Amino acid sequence: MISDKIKDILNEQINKEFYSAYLYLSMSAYFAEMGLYGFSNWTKIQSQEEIDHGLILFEYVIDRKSQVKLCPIDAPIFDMKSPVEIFEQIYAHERSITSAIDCVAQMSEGECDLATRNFVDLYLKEQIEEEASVSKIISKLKIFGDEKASLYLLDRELSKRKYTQHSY
Ligand code: OFO
Repeated sequence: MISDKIKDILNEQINKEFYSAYLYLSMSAYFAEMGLYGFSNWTKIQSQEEIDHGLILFEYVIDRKSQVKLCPIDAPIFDMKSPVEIFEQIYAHERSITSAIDCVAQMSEGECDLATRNFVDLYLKEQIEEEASVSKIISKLKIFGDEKASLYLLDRELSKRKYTQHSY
């Protein structure tokens, strides 16, 4: 059993993960509208991974004999601008998710809930990887610019991303 404080913060995190899935899916649609199908693929796969993150938390709350509370998911908001500006928004979003996960880790330590503290390591590690991969894409976009030829090459690279299910 987990404390009410931990239950609430984990339920909030479930909502944040599904919001992230919505955000990436709306970005995927925008990139497809722009004809950038590789960018669209990358963000759609990211959306699928975010659903996995939400489901892993969902299962964890159930496994700990606590209550899942699903709240409304906000409509996704982002500025429909150039690819580099969108990836900068993605980076800022992931930084905010990292802070939210840090709060879960800190609270579970405060509550002496070592099982949740250990569980959350999966998310802390994932955030390092996500921030790094987004930051590499931003660097490439900044180095090569938004010119059509370089955008085409990066789009081709991002089209190769494949989905692999996340589990724990
Ligand atoms: Fe974007 O990562 Fe989930 O937690």
